[in-house]
Amino acid sequence: MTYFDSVSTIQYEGPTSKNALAFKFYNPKEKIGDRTMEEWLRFGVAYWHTFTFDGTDPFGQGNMVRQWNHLKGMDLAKARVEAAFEFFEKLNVPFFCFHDVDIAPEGETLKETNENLDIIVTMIEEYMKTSKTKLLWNTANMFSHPRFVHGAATSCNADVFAYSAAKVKKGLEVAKRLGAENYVFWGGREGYESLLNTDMGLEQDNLAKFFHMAVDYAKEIGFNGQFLIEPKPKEPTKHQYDFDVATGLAFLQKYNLEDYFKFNIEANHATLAGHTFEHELRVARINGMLGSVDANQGDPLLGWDTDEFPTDLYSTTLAMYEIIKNGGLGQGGLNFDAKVRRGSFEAEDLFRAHIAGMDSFAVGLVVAHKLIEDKVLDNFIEKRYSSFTNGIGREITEGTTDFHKLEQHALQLTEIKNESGRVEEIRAIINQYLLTAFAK
Ligand code: XLS
Ligand code: CA
Ligand code: CA
Repeated sequence: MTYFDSVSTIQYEGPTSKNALAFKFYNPKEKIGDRTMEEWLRFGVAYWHTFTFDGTDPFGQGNMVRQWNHLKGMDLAKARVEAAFEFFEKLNVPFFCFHDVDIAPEGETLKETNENLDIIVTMIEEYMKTSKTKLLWNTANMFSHPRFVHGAATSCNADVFAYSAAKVKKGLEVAKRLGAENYVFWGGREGYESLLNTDMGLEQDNLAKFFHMAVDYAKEIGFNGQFLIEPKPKEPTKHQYDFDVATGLAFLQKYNLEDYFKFNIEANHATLAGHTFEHELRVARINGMLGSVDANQGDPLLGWDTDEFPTDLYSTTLAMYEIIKNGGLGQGGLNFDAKVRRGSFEAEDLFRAHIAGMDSFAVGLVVAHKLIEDKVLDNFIEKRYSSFTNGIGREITEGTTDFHKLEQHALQLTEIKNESGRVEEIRAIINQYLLTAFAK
C-alpha cells in the first residue's frame, strides 16, 4: 500500500524553480566548507506531528486528510509505519524521531503496551534494513496519560515514578535495537502548578536519581547514544524544572550529571522562555553542551508552543551560525518538531512544509557560513574586546591581577573612552548577506 501517490521523490531544482514539490536551496550533496549540506543539517522528521496527530485542537476535531484515517489500533500503527518510510524516502531525509506512544497504541497493561511496541519496533527494524533513514532519537511520552497528572519522575506518587522508570527502560532498549543516535528527555509534566502543595526539593532530587538510573541502565545494556535534555519553561505545567539551558545546566552540575547529558534545543521553547533561539544555542555551545535541535518556530503574537515549520531566514541564519561555530551537531540533528497549520490539511502539505523548513535551514547554512568565512562578526567582536589582549585587560583574562592593582590602574585614568557597538550596521550587513547569497 502507498500513501503519497501524488508525490514523487523531491529533487533539488534551484532557487528559480516554481515547483512546490522541489527543493530550491537544499541541495544535499552541495559542499559548504568542508561538509555537504546533508552532513551539516542532518534533518529529521517528527513522527508525532507528521503521522500521529490529526489536527485536533482545544476547539475542534481532527481534520487532517490522511490515507490511514479509517484504520484503528495496531492496523493504524502499521499503516503509519508504511506511510512514514514512504515519506522518508520521497523527502530523502536522513533521520526521524518518535515517542513510544506515537508508534504503537497503549494496551490495558504495561505488559500489553510493551508487546504492541515490540511488534511495531520489529516492523520499523525491518524497514530500516533497506532505508537510508536512521533514528535520530526516541523518547517516552510521560505526559499524555492521566497517570502522569502530577508528573512522571517528579510525581508525588512513587508508583508513577516506578512506571516512568519502566517506560524509559523500555525506551532505551528500543533505542539500542534501532541504533538511535540519541535519547531525549523532555520533562513533559516535570514541574509544578502551585508551590502550596509541592515539595520542590524532593521532586528535583528524585528527578536526578531517575537520570542517574537511566545513565546506569544505558551502560548496562551497552546503549551508546547521547542523552539529551530538552528545556521548556512552561506548558503543560506552569513552571517546568528544565526552564531553559542555563537552568538545566545548573541542575545537571548540582547532581553530577553534566558528563552524561547535552541539550536538545527547541526554537519555540527558547522564545517561550523569553530568549531568542540563538541565545539558547549559544549558552549550550559555550558550555560544550549543544547536542541537537528541534527546528521549528513560534508565533510572537501567540503565547504558546505553536510548533510551526521554520521559515524565518534571519532566525535560521543565526541558528546555523551557532551550529557551524560549534563544529556542527555531532550525532545530533535538526528535527522538525513542527506541525502543519490546521488549514493545511492535505497530505501533500506534509511535503510542502518540510521542504519549506529544509530550504530555510539550507539558506541559513549558506549565509552563516559566508558570514563566518568573511569574519564579519568575528572582526567586530575581536575589535570590540581588544582591550583584553594587552596591558591591564590581558592581566584580567590571565588571572594575574587583583583589586589592588586594578585600583592603581583606575586611579591613573584621566579619561575612559568607549566605542560604539554599531549593532545597526551589523544588522544591515546581515541583511546584505541574506539578500545577495543566492544572487547570480
Ligand atoms: C513538547 C516537546 C516534545 C519533545 C519530545 O513541547 O517539544 O515534543 O520534543 O517529547
Ligand atoms: Ca520538541
Ligand atoms: Ca514544542
